[in-house]
Amino acid sequence: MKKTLAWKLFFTSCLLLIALKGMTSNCTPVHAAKLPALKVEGTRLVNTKGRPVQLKGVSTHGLSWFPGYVDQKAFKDIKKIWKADAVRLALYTSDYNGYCSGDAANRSALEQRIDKGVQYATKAGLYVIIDWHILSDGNPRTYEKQAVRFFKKMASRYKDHTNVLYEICNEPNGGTSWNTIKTYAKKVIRAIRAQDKNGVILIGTPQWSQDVDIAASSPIKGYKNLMYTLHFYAGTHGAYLRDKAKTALDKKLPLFVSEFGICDASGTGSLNKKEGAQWMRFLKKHKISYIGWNLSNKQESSALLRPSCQKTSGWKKADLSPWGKWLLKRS
Ligand code: IDC
Repeated sequence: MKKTLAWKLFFTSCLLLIALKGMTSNCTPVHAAKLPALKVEGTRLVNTKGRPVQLKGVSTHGLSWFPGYVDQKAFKDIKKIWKADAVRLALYTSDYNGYCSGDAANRSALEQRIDKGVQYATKAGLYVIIDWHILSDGNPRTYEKQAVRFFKKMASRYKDHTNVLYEICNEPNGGTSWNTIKTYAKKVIRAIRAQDKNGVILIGTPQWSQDVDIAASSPIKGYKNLMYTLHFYAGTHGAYLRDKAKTALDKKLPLFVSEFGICDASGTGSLNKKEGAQWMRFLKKHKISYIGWNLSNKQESSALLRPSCQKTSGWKKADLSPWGKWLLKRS
């Protein structure tokens, strides 16, 4: 009799404990990210145990050009199809209804799209890069004030999201010097770090994020978890750019390929699969993370989907472009 009572008591307390656990987990913020935080050690991205992590992922096209792909199912599918563990949200600043060239309503719509993107990525178990996509506005200082304000907002919103990375200037160009980029970067980094002490920050380098060797000769000091971006398009960029990357790595600069393709740098033209394979070997050897451009069905060889594919999720192999299929084999 006594034994039964003890069992009953034990059973009820177990039930109580389970119920309590459920209640507390319901109380945790909806925004809490489940992915482990990343940090930078030496030239590498590592997990909390210090093991190297090579993120592989895809980038959206401009958020205002192709909003339809910012979708929960799409983000789950990129994980399934391309084995992606990261997605990059490309927020154009100037081109095509950009965040800075458009009006206030456009800005707020884009911010909401980013918020959806971060939530979908989090739910899908993906790291997510918030990319300040400067392009025709070549010098990041053109919209420096806006960038500082924007990243301050993003960092305060996502500081508890261990899966968010900040990319502060896609591709400085038009002769913008590393010194100018540094001046800009220090201001934006300061704004981010005032909110988010540890989130990984990706910094663009001169010449469409190719001159990593120049950045390596004078990296930004005083902050942890900074990486520098290297962009390549295998149809245009080959061994000479890998040499620049090697120089940068030898000087201990942490690199992140936040955008690449295997067509030419215009985003069109034929695919150079041979050079693409060389690049992949290089990235694997050095455990450099990479993000393929771009998740859309635009009529261009850098689009991952065929132009005929109207679906924004639920893709089959036949919906992928030759580039989309190539990336699938590499992942
Ligand atoms: C291209 C897009 C294309 C768009 C063009 C201008 O693929 O549809 O018309 O931008 O906005 C980059 C840029 C990236 C480019 C891509 C291909 O970061 O925005 O996208 N590219 O040209 N750097 C090197 C190549």
